[in-house]
Amino acid sequence: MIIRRNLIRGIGASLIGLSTYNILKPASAAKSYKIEEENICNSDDFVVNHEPINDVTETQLAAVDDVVHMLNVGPNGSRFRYDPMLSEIDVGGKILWKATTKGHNVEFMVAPNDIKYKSKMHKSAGYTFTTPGIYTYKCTPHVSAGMIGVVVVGNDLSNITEAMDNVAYYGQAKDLIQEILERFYVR
Ligand SMILES: [Cu+2]
Repeated sequence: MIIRRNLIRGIGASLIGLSTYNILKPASAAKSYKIEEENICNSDDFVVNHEPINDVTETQLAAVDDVVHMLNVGPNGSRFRYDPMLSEIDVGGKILWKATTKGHNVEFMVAPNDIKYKSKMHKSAGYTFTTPGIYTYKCTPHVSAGMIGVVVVGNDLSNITEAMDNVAYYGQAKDLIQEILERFYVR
């Protein structure tokens, strides 16, 4: 059973009229946020593999613009999280997803120009963002548990309507993506 999180402001009921919201531009690029979570995801039905991975060097970590850890247990005790869940980078910036533990990958859901990307399971992965816009991504096996992340590239929010809702979102993923985008970019 999944315990659904309470949205601070419930946007899930209706996305109609989103285009009339005032969109907040990101304050600056090359920074990242952590989303504070109050509730803990009860996902005992998922297999947790605690085997540690060390497949990137300190030099590789230092060469990227943001490092996102792929975690079995997130900062607030939730199962299966990226940390941080939101990254803001410049066009041309690179993110490295670090396979801190086995069992995870990165797969884009919404991206500008419908760009596709899917990394290998159990491996760290890097991606250079050359097209501005909002990207949402998931861990392929853990999307329903809310293992999702958002990247905003080049302060470009032009595809926020698509990024707020997508057929690939379900379970905790949908709530978390909408909460992240709404909290930081919509008012
Ligand atoms: Cu995962």
